[in-house]
Amino acid sequence: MALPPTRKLPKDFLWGFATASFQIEGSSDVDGRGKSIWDDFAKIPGKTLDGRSGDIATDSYRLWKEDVALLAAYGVKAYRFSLSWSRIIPLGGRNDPVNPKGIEFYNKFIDALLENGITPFVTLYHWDLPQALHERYNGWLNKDEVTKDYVNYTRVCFEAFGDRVKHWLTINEPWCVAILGYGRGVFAPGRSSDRERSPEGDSSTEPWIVGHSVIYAHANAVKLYREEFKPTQKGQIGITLNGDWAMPYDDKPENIDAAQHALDFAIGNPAAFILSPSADTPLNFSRNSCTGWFADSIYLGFYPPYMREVLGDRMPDFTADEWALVKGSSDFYGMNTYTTNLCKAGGDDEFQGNVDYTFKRPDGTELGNQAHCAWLQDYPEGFRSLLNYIGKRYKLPILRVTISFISPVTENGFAVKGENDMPLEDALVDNDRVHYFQGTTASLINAIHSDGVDIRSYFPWSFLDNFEWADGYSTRFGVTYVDYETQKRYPKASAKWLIKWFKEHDTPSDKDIKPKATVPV
Ligand code: PNW
Repeated sequence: MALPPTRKLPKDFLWGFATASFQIEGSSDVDGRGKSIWDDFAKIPGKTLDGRSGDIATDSYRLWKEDVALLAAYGVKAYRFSLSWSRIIPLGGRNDPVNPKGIEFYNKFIDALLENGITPFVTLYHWDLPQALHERYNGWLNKDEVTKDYVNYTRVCFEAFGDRVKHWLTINEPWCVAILGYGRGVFAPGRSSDRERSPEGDSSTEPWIVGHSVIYAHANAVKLYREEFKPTQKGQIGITLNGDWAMPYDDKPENIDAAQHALDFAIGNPAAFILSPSADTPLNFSRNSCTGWFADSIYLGFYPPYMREVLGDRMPDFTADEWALVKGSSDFYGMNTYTTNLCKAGGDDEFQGNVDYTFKRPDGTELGNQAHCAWLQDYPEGFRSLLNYIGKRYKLPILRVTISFISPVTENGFAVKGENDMPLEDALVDNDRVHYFQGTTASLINAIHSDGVDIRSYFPWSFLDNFEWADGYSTRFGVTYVDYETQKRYPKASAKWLIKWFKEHDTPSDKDIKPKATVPV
């Protein structure tokens, strides 16, 4: 019997790998780069595992040609990377000088990608705020100052690179910026109420202020791009949000509510989708208290009532004019997602909506394979559910979402348990990561073909093993192994598997077809 034909990806679907400047570039004091909050934070004893920093990382500032050659050899169609604000404007501010060497570096890099047929997806901010701005006015805590400086920085980038860059991501994962940086204090700048952790900070107020600033700065950069650059440069701009699927631990009503609340505080409210009788039925908003700190504000124009209920006047608000600016300020939904959580009522962790997360089902079995990091298990069914939820929710006509909806999956990946302690030849056979991507790619195809979700791109995290923030270099997310002694790169089995899968599922683009000579030559 003949095998059924492979269900392919849509024409012009872009795939590639993702990275971020601080995690790969190194050369932290080279060619005029200023310091970022991560440079200083990583140098404080105890903040990163084994006290590791980003000083060298994968040395990609020096080895960029090699990186581009490897991406080209992998046959990726796109590459998602971020610009280092403090390489471009070392002191960060609107009256501070631009560093021509920084501009030159990214110009060369973008040109080399394009020469190899690789489409750049550029993140403008992936957590590396110039340290000078943090010292000057408390960085993200100062909404009006940081917005002016961020918008100025994005203007410099649109002017310098916008003739060639058509895919812009304003901010990576605002939840992490706010909660991990100013609530838990585990990421730069490490502020927290815990005085053993941080000499200053207030975890009960600062994260909500920072989230508010990030949304406002993002919206103003989008306004600038749409008014002054988009008409001629014709690119797209939007934000990328992290958010994992949430499932009730069991069918107790309080745990069904818990799954909703968990996501109110992160991106959206997927449990509402589980409860809704069908994907096409508008959700009951009064019951479900609407959705998500960042997604609701940016796509729908309000903060979730449940957040207000819990936080009261600790939750800042925008004026009517500001809300008008924020609403619809993203051309697409950029989705970073890694896992699924089972949710139980009764947690006392405000940062996840007073909900307990677990991976253990009531019958004692685990949801999926455990990754090296505690927060991640392999559960591809959740990935499909989240794609469906986001695709359908933000298209609901009742919400009058005027943006055109497309969903790049801007990050998705797995860190194999114990990989850092394995000999190279074992680390290269990363079967748990292959298993993870087998699941997520199947979910991707099902979401596109069986569920009709409009997904235009997919970026596994990460191109290279790299500086995994507070976890230093011991947690490896790369599809390419990096030997940190020699900086030599080795493709893992997962890279080979993904390359083959994307080749098999590719629909040739009109743009790929070389015009046939009509006149004999
Ligand atoms: C993302 N969590 O971060 C980031 O965008 C990447 O820079 C990072 O390397 C990658 O995921 C892998 O961690 C996250 O604790 C960090 O839930 C932590 C969490 C989620 C995302």
